[in-house]
Amino acid sequence: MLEPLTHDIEALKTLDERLRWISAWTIHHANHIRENSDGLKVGGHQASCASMTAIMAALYFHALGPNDRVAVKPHAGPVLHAIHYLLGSQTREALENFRGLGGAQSYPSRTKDRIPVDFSTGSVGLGVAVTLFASLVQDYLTAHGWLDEQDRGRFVALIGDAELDEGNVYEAIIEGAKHDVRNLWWIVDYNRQSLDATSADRMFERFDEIFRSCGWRVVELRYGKKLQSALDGNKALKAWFEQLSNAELSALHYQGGAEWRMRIEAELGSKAAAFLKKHDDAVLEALFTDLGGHSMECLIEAFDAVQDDVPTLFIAWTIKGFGLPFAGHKDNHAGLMNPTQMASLREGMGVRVGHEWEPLEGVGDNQRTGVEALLDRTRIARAKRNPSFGTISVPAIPAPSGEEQSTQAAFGRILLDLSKAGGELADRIVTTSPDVTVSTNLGAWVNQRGLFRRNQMPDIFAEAKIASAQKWSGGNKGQHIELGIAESNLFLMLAAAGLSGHLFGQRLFPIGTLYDPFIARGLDSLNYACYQDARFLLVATPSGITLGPEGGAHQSINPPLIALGQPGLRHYEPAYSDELAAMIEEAFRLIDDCEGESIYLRLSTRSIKQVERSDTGWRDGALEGGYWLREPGQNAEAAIVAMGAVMPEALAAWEELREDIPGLGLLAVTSPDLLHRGWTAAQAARWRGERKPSHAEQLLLRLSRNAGLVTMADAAPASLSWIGGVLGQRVAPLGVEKFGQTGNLADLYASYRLDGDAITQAVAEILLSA
Ligand SMILES: Cc1ncc(C[n+]2csc(CCOP(=O)(O)OP(=O)(O)O)c2C)c(N)n1
Ligand SMILES: [Mg+2]
Repeated sequence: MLEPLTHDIEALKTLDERLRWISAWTIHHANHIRENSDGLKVGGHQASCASMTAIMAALYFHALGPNDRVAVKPHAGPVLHAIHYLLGSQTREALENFRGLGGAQSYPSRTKDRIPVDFSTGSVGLGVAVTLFASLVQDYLTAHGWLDEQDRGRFVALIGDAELDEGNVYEAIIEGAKHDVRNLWWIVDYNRQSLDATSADRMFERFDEIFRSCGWRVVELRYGKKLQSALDGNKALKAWFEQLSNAELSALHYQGGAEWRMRIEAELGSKAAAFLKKHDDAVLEALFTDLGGHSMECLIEAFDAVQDDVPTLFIAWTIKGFGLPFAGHKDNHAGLMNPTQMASLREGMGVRVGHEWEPLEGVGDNQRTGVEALLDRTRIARAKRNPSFGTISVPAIPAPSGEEQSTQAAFGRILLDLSKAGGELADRIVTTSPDVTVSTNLGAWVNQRGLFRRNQMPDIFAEAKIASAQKWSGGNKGQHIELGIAESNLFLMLAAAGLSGHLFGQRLFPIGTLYDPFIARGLDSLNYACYQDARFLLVATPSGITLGPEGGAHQSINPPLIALGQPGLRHYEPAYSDELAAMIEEAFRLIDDCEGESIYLRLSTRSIKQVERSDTGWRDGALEGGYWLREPGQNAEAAIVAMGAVMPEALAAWEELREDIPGLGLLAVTSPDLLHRGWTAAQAARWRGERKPSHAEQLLLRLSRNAGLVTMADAAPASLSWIGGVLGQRVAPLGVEKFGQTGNLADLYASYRLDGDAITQAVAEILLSA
């Protein structure tokens, strides 16, 4: 652990004030000074920033070391920018353009901000939890010999108190306890206000218990030194103060010194008379706002006191809008100071008109040297780290052999073969699954590579010689991180492992498996991972009504539509194992390519007869989103367009119909997502004068402009029906629009119109309507 630097409380207090000014001014400038061409509210959160400037000054200018990583409460983004502005790593131009195109982002963004942002935030709760998984990744990298002890750091989350209502926080700490996570500091800006109002009182006494029972140390910073000693000197006053509800306390902070006096006089009478006599209203007000989270002495003491790696929750009491005219007001979340209020804040802080952007404006000469020295000594990274990309060579991945295979079984085989063959890629793969490792076919891989545990974990069943296909011993060289059933945790784990090249300079190839319908369970966490440009391979299996007897609760319908609308995630849906092998190879390449992305494979448990290939011409098409599995005749009048597990039905229908419909083609779609993207990109390129048809256009141009397309997928029909819009061809869409149910395949396909009869009818109809 790094030694704390000697500190300078006065300089830190000055920096706290500078942060409060610059963050408030940045937001004010964007709302009241910068030209507003469209009349839209710009917004920003002056109160949420003011709440934690002291905490952030103490952290960034004192406690944080160069390897520490922080997730900042989203609406305190302007404070982070102000910190970098003071350090010289943020420009005035970006601040002047706060919330404008290309300017500092509203909420810290790893990819869009020019300053180093360790974790993007925005959807509350997720930034908190991802730090826990990042610390687990740090342990993983150290255990595997890829990260030296001296390059390790702490993972810090700056949390709004209302964020603690997000369930994903507790899913994460439960998982963390199982993995014995460490090096975490979660610091709650306990201002007892959320967006709508003041927070409910009763729950807050419970949070510390919840964390303690998950192995955390809880440090409460309730009082600053002055308030502590005033309350220690008057028991009645202390008891009165501590029974105030969140709403009462906030209201008093807003009302100020005279109101504090009236309430104390009325409720404590003679017990507080001497105390009130000693303090005028202004002093009273200052005294009662001396809460732990605004007291530099308290913060530094608390941070310095924690030198071990026990995960620690700091609950720092604060006032929302501290030091601003709407401090404590329940409606202040999105409140903006008006120009008059801002002018009076400016005067109070000694900032001259026209000098508002000067970093150290208002800092007295006697203070300046100390402040500058502290800024110089600050150890945090000022520039973005260089992420590692393109460092691992990806070998060719052969398709598993076998006349009949399911894509899920083939996935398990491919991983097993990779493991047996060994090599750097195999060593850098880390798999993870929320309690569906075995049922998603990762078992063989785990038998080979073991579970990751910091401490040796024997396989009790194996030692007792109880027969089992699964060998579940764990150790610090294991490569599978087993999670409990919490899909949000899966995606946060993938986010953290998928950022390891950015965070630690060491690329991992994370593979997460889950059942396709349960993607929706963790959808915001998945979006969060993609938003940060984390790279991973998501393998979702089983999928669709093809799952048969498992029934409607497990039969996914809309994930291809989710994928169609999800940036940063490429959907592939193979029918055959050779397609799958090509896709997995492509996925590894994309994970390690700075221009790449994450990949979602939608797989099936249905074992189907593999197709014979006469050449490898299909491969490029399959990776671009589709290929002609049965070539159409020139200007053919119809084609079947099918995806994934229903390919045997499509092939059988094609065989049956080809005599009657000469030139009938069968297009195997492997990625509606890529076809759609390619189509829109080609259109955008045409507006720029480039005239290259997209892959979808090239495929469909083989048909007559009037051709009819019968699309089919074991998924929402809209996944493919849009394809008719590419060249204006007519479409008869087949797919699943109602919840699934139990049944054998033949019955289900017949009921949901995914069988040969449905295709024949649809083809007939579309030809008739020509
Ligand atoms: C998942 C999600 N839901 C809702 C919001 C909208 N929102 C932004 S901040 C906030 C309340 C924040 O209160 P708190 O965490 O206590 O922060 P502070 O009081 O410090 O502003 C809400 C509901 C969001 N950003 N994310
Ligand atoms: Mg709050």
